[in-house]
Amino acid sequence: MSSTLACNGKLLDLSPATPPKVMGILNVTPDSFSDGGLFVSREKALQQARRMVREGAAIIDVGGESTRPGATAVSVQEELERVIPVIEAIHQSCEAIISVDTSKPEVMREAVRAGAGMINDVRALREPGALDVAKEAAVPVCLMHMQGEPRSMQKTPRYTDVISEVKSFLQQRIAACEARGIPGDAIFVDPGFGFGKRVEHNLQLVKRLADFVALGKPVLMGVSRKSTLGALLDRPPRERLAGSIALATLCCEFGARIIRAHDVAATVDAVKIFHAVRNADNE
Ligand code: YH5
Repeated sequence: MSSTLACNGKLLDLSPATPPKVMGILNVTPDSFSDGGLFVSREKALQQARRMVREGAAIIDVGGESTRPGATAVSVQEELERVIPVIEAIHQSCEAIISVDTSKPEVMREAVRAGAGMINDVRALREPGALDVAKEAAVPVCLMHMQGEPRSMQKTPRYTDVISEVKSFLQQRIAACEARGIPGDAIFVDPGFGFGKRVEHNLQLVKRLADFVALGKPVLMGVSRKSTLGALLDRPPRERLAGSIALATLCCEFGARIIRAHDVAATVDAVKIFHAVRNADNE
């Protein structure tokens, strides 16, 4: 079985013989990378991408729409202006695979033209036209579960059985992708830690991650600095590193193959330790 995936001219090796891959987060919203004004600084974003690659990130996830709880929508034009120049710059000077964190088909299309090798969609290609663009783009896609929309998703998350509901949603989205001609081996799944879920739901997702691995697609998990850690530890986002690493390591043990993280160096150390223990011989 080959577990090497073609990502727009670059290769991603997800075989169990290698440690899980780390996806470094690059938010290109003006509050994160402005040069004092309303614009995202291409230079600053590129420096951050280079640093994450040096630290061992296999993938850089570039996102121009804030999907944090409470965030409001941005226009297609605005999102294109934020992400495309940054993707072009990274593509010219970094060997890492670039992922575009977007739900907008126009942004997906332009991002892949600019060098992106993966589409990461928190709405799992549910926007009109997204399935067709993803198929045409011929890059792997990550399908994530979210209950509701970012603006309001944390107000009243409700499930009868979070595991079976998230799993059947992902099953339906996999089927929709495959029916549209997206190859089954170019699909990743993500249960969407923090997206329309309470602390207890998020902990269940981690504990029962094997149920999502059973879908037969590589599982991606993003837990880095999220508010469940804040609730459990009573710490602000910048003080959630140890908690993020503990949770990421557990995700690896339960079968995650890609970890999305802010703190790349520490996360790469964690996946290496996980991998060494997993492969220890009894000699
Ligand atoms: C994800 O899990 N998450 S954006 C709230 C925080 C910290 C971080 C401080 N895109 C995921 O990173 N894509 C995002 O509180 C994602 N999986 C995938 N596939 C949210 C985020 C964050 C939110």
